[in-house]
Amino acid sequence: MAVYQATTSAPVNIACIKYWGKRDTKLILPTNSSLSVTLDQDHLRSTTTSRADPSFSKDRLWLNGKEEEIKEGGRTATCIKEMKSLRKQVEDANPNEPKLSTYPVHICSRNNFPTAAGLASSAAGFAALVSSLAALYALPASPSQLSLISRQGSGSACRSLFGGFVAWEMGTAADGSDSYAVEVAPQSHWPEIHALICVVSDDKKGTSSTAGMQRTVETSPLLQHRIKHVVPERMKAIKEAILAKDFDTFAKITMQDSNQFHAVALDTDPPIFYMNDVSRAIIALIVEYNRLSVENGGKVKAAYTYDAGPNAVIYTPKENLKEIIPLILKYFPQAEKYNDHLGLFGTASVD
Ligand code: 2P0
Repeated sequence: MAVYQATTSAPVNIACIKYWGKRDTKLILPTNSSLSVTLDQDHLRSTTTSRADPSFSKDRLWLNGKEEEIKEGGRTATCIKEMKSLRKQVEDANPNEPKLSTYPVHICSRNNFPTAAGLASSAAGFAALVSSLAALYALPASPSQLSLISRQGSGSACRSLFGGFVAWEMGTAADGSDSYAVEVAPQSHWPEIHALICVVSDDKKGTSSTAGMQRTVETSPLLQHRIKHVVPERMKAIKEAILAKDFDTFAKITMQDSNQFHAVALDTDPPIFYMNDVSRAIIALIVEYNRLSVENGGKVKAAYTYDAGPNAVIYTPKENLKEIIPLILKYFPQAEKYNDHLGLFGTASVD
């Protein structure tokens, strides 16, 4: 008897223009567009196997070896339902296709990085889930079409369906049909850019992104200013900087947007703090490193960015890593273990 099974993987992405706020919490429609870099690292991926079989009694999911309940009407259930309905269209168009859309699925997903490390595990996880079902069902869908579905698993997951530099265009339609990810430039366009990940703390974060951003939407006047008057210009400018390989502008916008995201978190009532003293000390180090370069007639050499946690991601052209890694190790001597940069984008641990 035929076995219907597929395995795919999806990488982590780290935003330069941050997604923070939903205008529709069910469909996961954002209050602003965002832009990220997908980390091209074998070490930072979710790998998912999906199998459809008529003998299964129901859809089931295992994350890192542990079974998780698929809640009715929840995000995972929504993604599976949407993928089955795309499969149904294929079957309706071709009656010879096996009726996989009617079979329950078993989905098994594993991250090869610590889930609690504050790296966007839900982004890689939902992107891998959707892409493995797309492979299982042999769907003729494009990454942007699939991103409409992974978005409903976790907003940032829509961006992990592409490599390189990726925009999530917020869209305006009430049904979410124009809120999807698009490629700005492939990784091969600007391969010099590396991401250095400094794991300041691998504690689980205090306020989840989902709850935190809704509190910001409800209480922060600064968020309203950001979504109307700041992000649209920044999206345009950073796309131009990426296409022109203008690191100076890319870095300035990335740092400004990280700062403003943490400012809107602080502007939330009650306030949300994601960075800690070590995070702020790394900012000071990068600011000083850039200041010395610019004062000597050079350019901005590195950009820090922080998500909903204390860990730093430093974007820099590869040539600067040989200066930055020793600098971090000098000022944060507890940082004894770090992975040297492997592949195109590097990781380091400062803990
Ligand atoms: C981002 N973050 O653009 C921003 C920056 C965190 C800070 O996307 O509720 O886990 O699942 O849509 O995708 C985190 O938000 O939230 C996030 P949900 P998600 O990467």
